[in-house]
Formats: sequence, C-alpha cells, structure tokens
Amino acid sequence: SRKRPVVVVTRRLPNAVETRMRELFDTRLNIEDRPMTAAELAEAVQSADVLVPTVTDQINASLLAQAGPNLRLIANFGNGVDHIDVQAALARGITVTNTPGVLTEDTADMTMALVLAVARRLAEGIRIIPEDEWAGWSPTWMLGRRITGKRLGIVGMGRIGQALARRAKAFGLSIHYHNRRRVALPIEEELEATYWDSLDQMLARMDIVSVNCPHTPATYHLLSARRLKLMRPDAIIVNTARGEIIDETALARMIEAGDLAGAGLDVFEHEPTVNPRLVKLARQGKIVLLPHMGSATEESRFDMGEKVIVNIRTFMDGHRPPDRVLPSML
Ligand code: 8YV
Repeated sequence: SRKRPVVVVTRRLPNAVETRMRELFDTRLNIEDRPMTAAELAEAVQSADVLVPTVTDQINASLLAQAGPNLRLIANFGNGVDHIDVQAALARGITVTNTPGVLTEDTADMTMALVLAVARRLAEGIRIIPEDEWAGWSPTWMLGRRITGKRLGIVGMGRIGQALARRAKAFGLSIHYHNRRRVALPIEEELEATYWDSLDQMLARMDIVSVNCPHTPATYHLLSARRLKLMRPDAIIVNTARGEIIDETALARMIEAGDLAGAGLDVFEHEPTVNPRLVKLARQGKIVLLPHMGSATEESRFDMGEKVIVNIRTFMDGHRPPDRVLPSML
C-alpha cells in the first residue's frame, strides 16, 4: 500500500475534522491551540508532504526556502491566502489550495449583522440592561439610522459580496458595487445592482460601504485616507475581508473628527493587536469591533475542513485539487 502523506496542521481543528484527517493521513497536530513558532513552522515545512496552515501563520518566502523536497502542497484552512507567499510557493513547485464557497453565507450574515449593529447602535444597547443603566424609555434616546432605502456600496462583488447583496436587497437597500470587472448580467439583474467603474465616485455617493474583496498588493490600503475622505460624513463602513484593505489610522482619525458616522470591523491590520484609537472609539460606542468572527460557525469550520481534506486527497491521487490558488487570483 502507498505511504500515507505526512500532513502537518498548524492549529487545532474541529474534532470531526481532526479524526477524519488522522484516518486518512499521517497527521501531525499542533496539540496546543496557538500559532506555531517560527522554529516549529520551519520544522513543519522540512518534514511535511502537506502543510495545512491558517490565517495566523506567516508562510513567507524565507520559510519556504527552508522547505524539504517532500513539501508539494499547502492546503490552507481558510479562503484568504494573503498570509502565504503564493508566488514563492508556486516558484518552488508547491501547489496552494484554499476553501472557497463554504464560508460565504456565514461571512455575509456577519457583514449584515455589522451593518445593523452600527446603524442601530446594537453594541451600545446590549450593555444597557445587564449594566443596570436603563432609566426608562424616551422618544429621543438611542436613536440610530434607518437601513431601508439606503445605498449600499460593495467593494468586491465575489461570492461574499453577492451573498451580502442578496441579504441587503431583502432589507430594502439599493445595491451598488465596484469590482475589477463587471459581474455577469444575470447576476447584476438579479441583485438590481449598479456597477461603478470608479471606486471614488461610488464612495462619494454611498450611505454604507462594505469591503468584500481579497487582500492583494492591488487592494492594500485601497480605502486610503484620500478615498475615505470622499465618503459622506453620515456614512458608515464595514469590513469583514482583511484589515489591510482600509488605512486603519486614517479611519480612526475620521471617526474621531466626526467626518464619518461609524464603522463595523471584524478584521484588523495587525491581528490580534488592534489600534488603540479604534479600541477607544469602540469603548465610546462610536464603532463596533469583532475579533475576526466572520466565518466562525460550527458548520463553516467543518465544511472548511472537508474542503482541505478533498484538496489533499485529490492532489495525492495525482489530480488537480478543486481549489487551486492561481496566479491570476493574486
Ligand atoms: C478564517 C478567513 O478566520 O477564510 C478566511 O479568509 O478569514 C476565515 O475564514 C481564517 O482565514 C482561517 O484560516
């Protein structure tokens, strides 16, 4: 019988996923659930046939330069691959796969939840009763902003952007989007979505902006200080994609100055460190911060594990894995 591939998994995964992986592969688990150290990662790439990293591992060129001859596949547990130097991996003949599709709906739900939380002051309201701060109802107290009838601008109309658009449409928002290219006409018609070739022009006219594109060299600080200033002062911005897409310092400055009404962020430039200015704004109830929970459901994590397993098995059987990351995606 064929030798089972050595698969190094950098983080603890749901039990069912780990059990299945142990049945199928010579699986080496990181028993403590914490990111691997640089030395552990180096050891992993030297010994593994397959590496299964997550967003908390930096798989950069210098690490890959230490890879042993057996390392042929990096099967990422997650969709975003900005923590992996994919070019360097491909240059060494290492295939990279991710887990698209299975976390789309959950991430879109969390994006909509952030929109609602910011517009309707959910984070502030939730504290009131448990902290014994409710003096009673008043006509002018805790007023947020209506969602219905507002304009939502989606930056990045991929799977998650489209799933968000479907939800937002049901909430009575009009859908606008900016993308590298226009999406297919049937999708545009279904979503009643307006395409903006110019991100600048779209930003200037939206009530709500949602970031749903991948983080690549082309989208780093796409929402720069200059672009954030184009937004209406009563607008809000939400981000469930990657922190690096928004210039966080510029965003904090604008909220502090009252030049932007609110923000809902699930992702940050230097996770798990969060800019203290953003933390302060969250304590003041001016913005809503979540600790990277967009895809955090039991179901998503299980399905992500399944995807990782299918990618490994297909690759080991000598076929093209279904979720290969291609240079055109970077
Ligand atoms: C995970 C994500 O938190 O898939 C992504 O891109 O951000 C989330 O699903 C993480 O990436 C798991 O590695």
